[in-house]
Amino acid sequence: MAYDNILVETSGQVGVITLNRPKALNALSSGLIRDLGAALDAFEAAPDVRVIVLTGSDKAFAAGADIKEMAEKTYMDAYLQNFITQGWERVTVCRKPVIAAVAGFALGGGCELAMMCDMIIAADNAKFGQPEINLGTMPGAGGTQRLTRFVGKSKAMDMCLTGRMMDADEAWKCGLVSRVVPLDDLRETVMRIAETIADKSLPITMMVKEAVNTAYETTLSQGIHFERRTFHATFATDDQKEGMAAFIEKRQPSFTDR
Ligand code: CO8
Repeated sequence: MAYDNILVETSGQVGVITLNRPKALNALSSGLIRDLGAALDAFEAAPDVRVIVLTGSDKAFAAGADIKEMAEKTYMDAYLQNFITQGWERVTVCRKPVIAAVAGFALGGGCELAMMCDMIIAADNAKFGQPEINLGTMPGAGGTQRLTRFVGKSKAMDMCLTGRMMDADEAWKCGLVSRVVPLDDLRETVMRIAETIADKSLPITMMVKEAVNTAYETTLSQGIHFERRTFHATFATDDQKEGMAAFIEKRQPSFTDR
């Protein structure tokens, strides 16, 4: 399927979605969000795609929601259309792992979109920020909530109240991103990480993802309970038997997703 605002390709076991509105620094228009949702639906349904990578250009992952599309909205437009919610949360309900490969600007909705992914790998030119306050508005796709959980209250307040950008090094130091690599190595590194994950058992991968994400939604004791029950469930899989047998027999496991 062809899209207007994104490029879609499959490489091995990895589905790659590239945000592609270069003239607007990949500003997240409603059309782009629709395309992104449709591409995620397609990759989620494709049995040969086991991990999804979401990326942008060297200059911008995404410079935020499309300001030109938003500028004239009224409160009633925003309220009645349930602006932001519609389509935006699609990434967060994706059951397959989603890796954000971020180069250049990840601002406003762009930073929020990256944070909806399961992990962020950043190029050394990446810049993150929640600059909505400079536009007389505020984050509306989870910026005040996810950023606070990821980097803590003080830095989240700093970012959201000053609207400043943080560079890749600062983002790594505060735990917003898991790795920083030279821009030229970003794609290769991310594809290597994605293939590493794709080689695991898919159902176990999905259980791990669900358990880690549960940490953001619940109390520690409920999260530990969920983890334990899910851990118990892994013993019902063929892949747990295979994984442990392979270790004992000193060979590589051959998972069957069963
Ligand atoms: N929306 C629309 N167009 C944009 C956006 C954007 N967010 N960002 C850049 N562009 C356009 C510019 O208007 C310009 O277009 P044109 O050539 O037609 O004038 C083109 O992209 C290139 O941009 P610049 O000339 O500004 O490029 P620079 O390299 O000089 O600057 C910056 C790059 C610093 C990234 C600058 O473009 C900038 O500050 N952009 C806006 C960043 C921003 O404020 N983002 C937050 C937007 S609000 C938001 O995300 C709310 C999220 C709520 C949830 C989502 C709801 C849908």
